[in-house]
Amino acid sequence: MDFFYGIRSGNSSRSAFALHEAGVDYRGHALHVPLGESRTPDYLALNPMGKVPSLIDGDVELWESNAINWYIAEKHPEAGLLPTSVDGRARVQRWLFFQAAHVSPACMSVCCSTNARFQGFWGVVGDAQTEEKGRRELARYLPVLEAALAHRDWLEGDFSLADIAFAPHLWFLVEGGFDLSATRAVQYWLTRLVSRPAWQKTAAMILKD
Ligand SMILES: N[C@@H](CCC(=O)N[C@@H](CS)C(=O)NCC(=O)O)C(=O)O
Repeated sequence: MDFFYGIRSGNSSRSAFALHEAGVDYRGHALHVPLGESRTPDYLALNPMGKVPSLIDGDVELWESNAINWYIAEKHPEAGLLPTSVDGRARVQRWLFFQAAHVSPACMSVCCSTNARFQGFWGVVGDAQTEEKGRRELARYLPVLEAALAHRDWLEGDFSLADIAFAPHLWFLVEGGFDLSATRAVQYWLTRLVSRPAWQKTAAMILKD
């Protein structure tokens, strides 16, 4: 299995987290996206948008971090990253769409103004209006996670892809100084997530200096 990931990439971290949780043996290929390493003809043949991450497993070529994670989870059922019931899987899908469509974009709107390491590496400069919009969106979305986590450690009871999905962009958010104390269950959940050995390995590989 070949895993193509971006240095300092949150979306790549999501898939690395799942690979490490599942204990998959893979060959990692680090790309420096701001230097154009994801826009080479070879890489564009794999991922036509030149985005990271991507995965090759034999004849299977995949992009989109949550699709990669679903594939890993299906291929390694022993890792227990998905519920076995149809309704449980649908609920996990619900969290993945919620993360990708709502929570991560709102986190990015804030991080572009607040996270100096993120800004420096990706060469982005936020603006006050976008940051404010992101904060307003997070004020709607974080309470949804808070309610789901009120009486459980993980979003669907057992640890799953649903939890994995949120770790990277919440991590960037907190690294930029965002205060999660108004949503204590989310704050403690993130602490549990980033304490997992699979995340520690991911952060050391992708996110740290
Ligand atoms: N929805 C995609 C997002 C992938 C994405 O936007 N990756 C960023 C890095 S975190 C990227 O490759 N950016 C470079 C670009 O858009 O050209 C996923 O979850 O895999």
